[in-house]
Formats: sequence, structure tokens, C-alpha cells
Amino acid sequence: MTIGYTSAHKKWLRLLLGILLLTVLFTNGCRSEKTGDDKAVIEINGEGILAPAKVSLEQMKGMEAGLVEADFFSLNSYGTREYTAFKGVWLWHLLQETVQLKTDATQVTIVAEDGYQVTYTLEEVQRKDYLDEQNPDSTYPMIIAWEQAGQAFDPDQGNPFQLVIGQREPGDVNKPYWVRHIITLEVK
Ligand SMILES: Nc1nc2c(c(=O)[nH]1)N[C@H]1C(S)=C(S)[C@@H](COP(=O)(O)O)O[C@H]1N2
Ligand SMILES: [Mo]
Repeated sequence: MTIGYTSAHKKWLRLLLGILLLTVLFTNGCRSEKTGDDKAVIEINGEGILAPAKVSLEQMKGMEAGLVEADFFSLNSYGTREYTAFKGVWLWHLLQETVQLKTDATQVTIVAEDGYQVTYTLEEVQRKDYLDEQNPDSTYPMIIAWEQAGQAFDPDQGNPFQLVIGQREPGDVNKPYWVRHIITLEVK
């Protein structure tokens, strides 16, 4: 009587270990594709720029001169008024840092994963005087945010970027413009 494995058993064991190893490698590979700042990117394309580009969350965080941290006021169509703290980068600054605009470019469409989209003229993107009807002295730029109330957006919920903008005038229902899970900026 010996203790151990027959050679047939060893073959099966090697096969099982092989499958296990492949499974671990494969699932880890998929996981690291979904998480990590380097995979959170926004694509910038369209005929209004010289060449398409991609901008990552890491790159955006490094755009010091364009960073914005503020409590943004929102009004939705039901009349709900709220303040939400966001951290992000001025969209105009982001465009300046990443692409070359053609002289005849006029607009930017902010597109989400679900197809929801909002279009602004370049002039509107540049404005820094969006307002909060309850705080007449404060003005805000249009930003792409990656953090809400001190928490980074969860990449498992969707691409972790959101457009945030104040009101154009008192009473402006601005919440619908807060495009979640942005994937593309299309410049025309
Ligand atoms: N990607 C995406 N973003 C979106 C929408 C949407 O359908 N898809 N709806 C918008 C509308 S109409 C409103 S009122 C707000 C709702 O945000 P809330 O669910 O946080 O209130 O999200 C805006 N952002
Ligand atoms: Mo809405």
C-alpha cells in the first residue's frame, strides 16, 4: 500500500490546476480592465478639431489651472432645489489642454453611455457666469466632475464623469443638463 497519486490521477490534477490558473488569470485580466483611473477615459472627436484625442481621469486631475470644487445648485422639473458638492475641471480648460479647435468650430455635444446628450455652443462652454438663483453673488463654470460629496464616482455604475452646470438665469431648470456617465465629447 502506498500513499500518493497514480500517474492517471496526476494527469487530472495537472489539468485541474491548469484550468484553475487560466480562470484566475482571465478573471483578473477582465477586472483590471474595468477599474483603475487609466481606464476611465473620455474620447474627444468630431470635425471641429484637428485630431481626435482621449483624456483620462488621471490627466484631468492634473489640470491644475482648471480645477473646480464647489457646491452647485440644481433645480429639476419637479421644482426640487438642492446643493451638491462636486470636484472637476472646467470643460473649456479641458478642451484647451487636449485638442486643437478648428477656427470654424462652433459647438460641443456631451454624450453619455446611454445615448443621453446635451449640446452647447463653444461660447456657452467658455462662460464662467452660470448662476445659483439663491446666491446671486456666486458664479460657476461648466465642469466635468469625477467626485461628488467627496466620493469619486463608482466606475462600476458607468463611466465616472458627469457634466455639472449652474443656471443661465433664475428659474432655469438646470438638472437635466447634468449628463451622467459621459463617454464622448463631439466637437463640430
Ligand atoms: N446619462 C444620463 N444622464 C442624465 C439623464 C439620463 O437619462 N441619462 N437624465 C437627466 C435628467 S432629465 C435629470 S432631471 C437628471 C436626474 O438626476 P438625478 O437622478 O440625480 O435626480 O439627470 C440627468 N442626467
Ligand atoms: Mo429630468
